[in-house]
Amino acid sequence: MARHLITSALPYINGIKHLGNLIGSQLPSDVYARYLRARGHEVLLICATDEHGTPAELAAAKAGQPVDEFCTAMWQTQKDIADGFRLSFDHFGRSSSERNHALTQHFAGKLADAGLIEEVMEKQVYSNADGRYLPDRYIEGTCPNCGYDKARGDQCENCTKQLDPVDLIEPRSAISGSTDLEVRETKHLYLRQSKMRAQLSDWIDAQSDWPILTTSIARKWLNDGDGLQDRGITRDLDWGVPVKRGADDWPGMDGKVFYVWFDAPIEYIAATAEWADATGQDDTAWQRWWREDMGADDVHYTQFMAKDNIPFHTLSFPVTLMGSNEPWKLVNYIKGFNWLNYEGGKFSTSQGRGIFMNEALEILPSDYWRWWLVSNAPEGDDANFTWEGFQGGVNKDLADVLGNFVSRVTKFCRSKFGEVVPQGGAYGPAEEAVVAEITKRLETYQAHMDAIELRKATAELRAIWVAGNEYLQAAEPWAVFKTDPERSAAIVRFALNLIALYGVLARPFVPDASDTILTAMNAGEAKWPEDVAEALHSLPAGHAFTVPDVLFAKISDEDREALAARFAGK
Ligand code: B3M
Ligand code: ZN
Repeated sequence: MARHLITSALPYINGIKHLGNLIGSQLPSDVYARYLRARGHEVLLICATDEHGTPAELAAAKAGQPVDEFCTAMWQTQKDIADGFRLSFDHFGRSSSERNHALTQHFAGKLADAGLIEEVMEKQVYSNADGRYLPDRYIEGTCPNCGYDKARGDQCENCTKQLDPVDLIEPRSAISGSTDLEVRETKHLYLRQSKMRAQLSDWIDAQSDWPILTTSIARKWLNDGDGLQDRGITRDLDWGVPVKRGADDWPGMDGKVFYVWFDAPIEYIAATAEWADATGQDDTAWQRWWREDMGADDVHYTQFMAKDNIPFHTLSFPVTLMGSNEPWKLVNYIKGFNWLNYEGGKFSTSQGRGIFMNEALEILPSDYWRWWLVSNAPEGDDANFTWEGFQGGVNKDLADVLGNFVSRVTKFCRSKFGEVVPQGGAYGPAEEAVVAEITKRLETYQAHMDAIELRKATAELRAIWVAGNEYLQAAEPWAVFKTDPERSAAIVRFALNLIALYGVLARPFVPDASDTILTAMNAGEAKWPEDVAEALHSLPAGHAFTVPDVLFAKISDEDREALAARFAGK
């Protein structure tokens, strides 16, 4: 039993996310949380919407809504979709919460006390045509690092370099496209990250078990010096956390807010406080997850995110936490993901290319998507969604292997023995061989899950399902029944127990199908197996069950073609 704090990167509030976003953080965080809960650990899984900054303002303007109303509505939309995908967040918070305002201002105060915040006259891009400053995403241009011509003022999407708007080559306004821009001076706060360089470097060096993807990105920015340039943490925007030093006003900073990337990671903590509030607990309830002086020293903290978020989580956020000189919990493990592409190209919101989370749920139940996405997660490298691959994964893994096994066994039993587990004789060598194989595979499956190697875990789980199918094919209870009904009954008893075991083992990935299986098998509080042989005796002779409805429908070629055409883009 350990205590596991798990956070998913916070989806931006600016719109409904696509499947690439889903597999980049939220879904894998849920799979891991479900697994750890099933193993008996105490788990707190936290997510929230990331509501501040220029993306929120731009999206609200496009929707013709005041930004706060837009965010409230979009939070509900994203929450409903997360529920639809069975994402088992203990709390789905909002970075615009009171809790986050207070904590963000608290951290700014502590960082200022530690001498890590500097007031500087900053060069800001001002648009004459738009009559306003153009922070972050309000400005676009060519990346000085890689030459990508659609880099945004805050970060280049192509090479992940963090940018300042004034760095862009041939800049233009994202609002009007105007190039009539000038640079003006205005006061801003800078976080003196460079002063923390040695401490950060030591901390990252100590993370010997982190994936290469994570440490290589962190070291790249650390060693370039680039990622640790002091960074502006305030903006000339209306929407956001007002700049304050703790509870006090910050002279000269009226009308400015903190930069979205300053307050967003703090929302991991704030959302935990929101969770305590929502569940009627006091501050100690969230502090025991986050404060080393309140018991968080025995928490294991894992973060999930796409690779473009890694610099902020390995450098900027740790600076906030360490620099406060307070005993905040630092992350133990960062699981980063590469990109999921759509039919060989990028998912594109603007071109309507790819599949958005709400659309996916309209087409098929969440389990289908969950299984395909996790079993093809962009872990080692970028991955590619194709309708053919999706059809193949669903039809072969879910319908032919898991679904077919459940259906064949339960229906055969009903027709010959009724809807009760039959008695039959003892298990013999064939069953022992399956127990031995599954015991070994289960160890491997667990090892992959413990290491958060999710693709490998799905492959092993699938092999566990295949073992049942191969057993059934070889044991042939339908043929044996004619000459030896006793033996046939024993085979069926074993196979029904396998179904219940599959229901438990599949739950992190396909929770709805698992519930259907376990309900049909009348398996009650089916626990994670400590011993496979014992687990395969858990449904005794005489135990009643029902034949479940078809677990997974196959995707036909016609359906696949129609879907591919529908989502091909404008
Ligand atoms: N909202 C970026 C993203 O959605 C950002 C993550 C914040 S995590 C604190 O990819
Ligand atoms: Zn670039």
